[in-house]
Parts: sequence; C-alpha cells; structure tokens
Amino acid sequence: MSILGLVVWLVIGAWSKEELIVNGDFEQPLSNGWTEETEGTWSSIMQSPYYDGDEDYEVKVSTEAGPHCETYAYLWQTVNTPNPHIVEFSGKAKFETVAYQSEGSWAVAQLIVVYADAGGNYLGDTRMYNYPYGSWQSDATHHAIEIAGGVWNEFSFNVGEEVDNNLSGVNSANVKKVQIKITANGFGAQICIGKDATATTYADEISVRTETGVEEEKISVDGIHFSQVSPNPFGEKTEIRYQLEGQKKPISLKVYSLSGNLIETLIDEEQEPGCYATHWNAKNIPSGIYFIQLKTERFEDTRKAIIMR
Ligand SMILES: [Ca+2]
Ligand SMILES: [Ca+2]
Repeated sequence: MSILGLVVWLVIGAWSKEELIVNGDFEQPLSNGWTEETEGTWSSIMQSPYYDGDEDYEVKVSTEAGPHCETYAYLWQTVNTPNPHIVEFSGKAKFETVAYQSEGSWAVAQLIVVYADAGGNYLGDTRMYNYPYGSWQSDATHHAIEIAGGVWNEFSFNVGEEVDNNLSGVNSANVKKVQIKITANGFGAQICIGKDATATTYADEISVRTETGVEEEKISVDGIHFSQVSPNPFGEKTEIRYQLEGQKKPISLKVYSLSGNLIETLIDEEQEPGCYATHWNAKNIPSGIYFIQLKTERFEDTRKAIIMR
C-alpha cells in the first residue's frame, strides 16, 4: 500500500463506522430500541447481569408452554440498511430448549436476521436456531443454521455477502432494512399438567453497523479485477480501473448514492477482455459518499467513492 493509500484509509476509517442498533448491549431498559411481544402465562423477556458470567447485562427471551397451547416470546428491532454490502451483523447468543417430545411437545429458540425491502416487506432471513426435534432445511429465502444448545455462541457476517451466497431467492440490491429478532417458541402437548415445553434464547452485543473502510482489491469468479477508484476522495473527477478476463461479456458500471438511488450509468455494454479505465466526472454532483458498482451476470462488486470539496 502506498503512503497516499494509507492516509486515505485512515481518513475514511475514522469517519465511517456507524452502529445502527440501539441498545444492542442491553445495558439500558428494553423499551429503549426494542419491541417486545409475549403470548402465554410463563413467557417473559428480562435483562440481568447474571445470565452470562461477564460483568454487564444480557437479555433472556423465554417461553414455557403448558398443555394444549402454543406460546412464544419475541424481542425485535428494525434498522435501515441502504447498502447491505457495507453492513456487518454480529451478536452473541445462547439457546436452551426442553420438551416432552414423546408426548408431542416441542420447543425452539432462535436468533433471526430478517431481510426486508424499503417498504418493510419480508424478503428472507438467516436463522440461527436450536430445535432438537428435527433439522430445518435451508431454501431460496431461508438460511437455517443449527446451533447446539447450552453454550454462548458468537455470530458475525456481512449482510450483502450472506444474502448473495446463501439466499438465492433474494436480490441483495433490494435489501433496505434488517430486523433482528430474538425468539422463543414452545408447544405443550396433552399429557402433562405443568410446563410441557420450555425455550430460552439469551443474547448480548447485538450489532448491525455500516463499515465503509477502503476495500482491498479482489479477484472475482467471473474474471473481473476491480481496482481502486483513484483519486479518492476527489473533487471533480476520478478514474475507475478494472480488468476483464476470459470472454466478452455484458458489464455495467453504475454510481449510486448512499441511500441507493442511481446517480449515473457510466458503462452498460458488452466488453472484450482487457484493462479498462473510465472517468467519472462528478463536477455537478454534491459532496458526499457514493458507491460505484461493477456488475456482470455472475459478479457484483462495489467501491466507495467520496466527493469532497
Ligand atoms: Ca451487555
Ligand atoms: Ca453478564
């Protein structure tokens, strides 16, 4: 990395981390940021420092189902994520489930990351779950990850990559909202008089944040090498370099605003293999953060560009 590159990275890195979840560490009352819903006498959502050995508070989302009833406890929060490729999810969770399965009871504990469009319509989800009474299959809009019960787990992923890699039925470009849902569900069958099924999800350090540091160069599966945008930040004009390998293919190079609106189409055509340099003249574009997206049928990559005057 050149000295100039290092300076740019430090400047951008200093600006560009933003936590979107409110009270994701559960140190404040749950009414700050979170929404609760429970069904059933023995369902509860509580915070305490004693669910985990560390010093601070965690949350416990729990349900206990008696005979003939299905009960649950849900805790959730929704945030806006203009560009999922710069959004990182992370969190800690522990799952516990017990049910008299031989009598038909069941229990499930989950930490779910739900993807929605700008209007809040459900697109798909990633669910970390503990359900010892059978395995769930992933499909085009659900990524089901089975987690052993009884121990704390740490999870983290880039939202855009998760959708691209594991949810074939969801277009990551449409993901404009992410909902974190901490849940416990139970069903009590007919025999027992007491509590037939219990499910508990403990959680802490839930984070959904934007990270817009300078990305490393990377080689794609579709024979594209998207190089750095330079200069960056810039005042009027910058140069975007990329390389195409393999065969002639349709590509597009487009500029989007932070909120996902198309600003300009720089290229939209078939191109032969080779090295390309394109200029973006942004003289009439306001200062701010923009995303330059290079796309083919099988590949999509985005670079941040900053106009600073
Ligand atoms: Ca905490
Ligand atoms: Ca603790």
